[in-house]
Amino acid sequence: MPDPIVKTRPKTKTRTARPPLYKVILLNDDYTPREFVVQVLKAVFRMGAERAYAVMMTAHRRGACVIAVYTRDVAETKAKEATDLGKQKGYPLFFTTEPET
Ligand code: NFA
Repeated sequence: MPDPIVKTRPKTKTRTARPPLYKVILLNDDYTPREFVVQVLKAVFRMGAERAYAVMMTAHRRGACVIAVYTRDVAETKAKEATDLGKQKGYPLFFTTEPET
């Protein structure tokens, strides 16, 4: 008997690379009212009251606080939206973004 022909298939799976993530960072300032910062965090970043307050206080005490990570587009859009809400009221409130490590 001739040897049977056994076909093997390469066992490689194509994996989709995850997009790089960007942090959105809240910076402290001396003028924006605490309650307004909390409102913006709730509205733009979908935070509950307790988390929004904790994030605001961390930025207040330490100078800055990482809020969340998103893809670059989403991070930049949310940072701009949140900064613009402060600007509309004449506040220097500022959100920035940076690549996650
Ligand atoms: N430091 C601001 C105040 O005392 C509150 C604030 C917190 C502003 C976090 C910006 C970011 N009114």
